[in-house]
Amino acid sequence: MGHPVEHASRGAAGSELPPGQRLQRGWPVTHYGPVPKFRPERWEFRVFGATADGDAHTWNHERFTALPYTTVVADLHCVTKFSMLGAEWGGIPARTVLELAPPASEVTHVMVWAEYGFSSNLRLADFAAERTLFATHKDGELLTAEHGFPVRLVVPQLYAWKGPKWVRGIEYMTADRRGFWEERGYHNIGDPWKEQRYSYQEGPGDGPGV
Ligand SMILES: Nc1nc2c(c(=O)[nH]1)N[C@H]1C(S)=C(S)[C@@H](COP(=O)(O)O)O[C@H]1N2
Ligand SMILES: [Mo]
Repeated sequence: MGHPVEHASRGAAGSELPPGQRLQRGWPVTHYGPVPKFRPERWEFRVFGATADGDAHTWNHERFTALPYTTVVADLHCVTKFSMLGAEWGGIPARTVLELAPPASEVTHVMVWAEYGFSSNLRLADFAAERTLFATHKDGELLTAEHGFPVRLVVPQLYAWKGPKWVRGIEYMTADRRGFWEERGYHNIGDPWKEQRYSYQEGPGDGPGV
């Protein structure tokens, strides 16, 4: 995948561990705050902000989960240094959402919004990456509540906090803005292969002021 091999070791699934990460057996639950209760009749997935047509686009749960399903094998790297390798995630590619509810041409970043106001900001290129997925399943099974049911974002090339669990929508932005953890000391970009863990490591151009 073009990652520097001298900094990496081989994982069980043939994936590699980014620098400073260790392999985790099993799948721990890591998040801030309580696990939200899923209420299908109130749930909607909302695309808003700088859309191409100026309108917000929404899907209810039935329509969102009826969008074309695909699988992506991807690792999960927590900034607290554990990694889970080789999970098979199933769900709806971010690119499908970009096609069905396109951003205006000036859009540079996306804020991903989850229950309770949790958020994470992504560069449009990271959101639009081929493997970025709104996951509903892992290894063929529906996500459990604590792992993000009904929908979580998976951004394979970034640390796991960049992938909110319990996603409720995205906001197209014409300038960068920090999300929840990015405001609280985590790196604005979050590339695990560059060990971009903390905001104090940011260089000029990596992000807006804290
Ligand atoms: N909504 C929400 N999503 C979140 C978080 C959170 O605090 N809230 N934590 C992130 C972090 S730091 C990690 S490591 C992963 C953990 O996912 P898991 O609990 O399924 O292992 O979820 C991410 N998604
Ligand atoms: Mo994490």
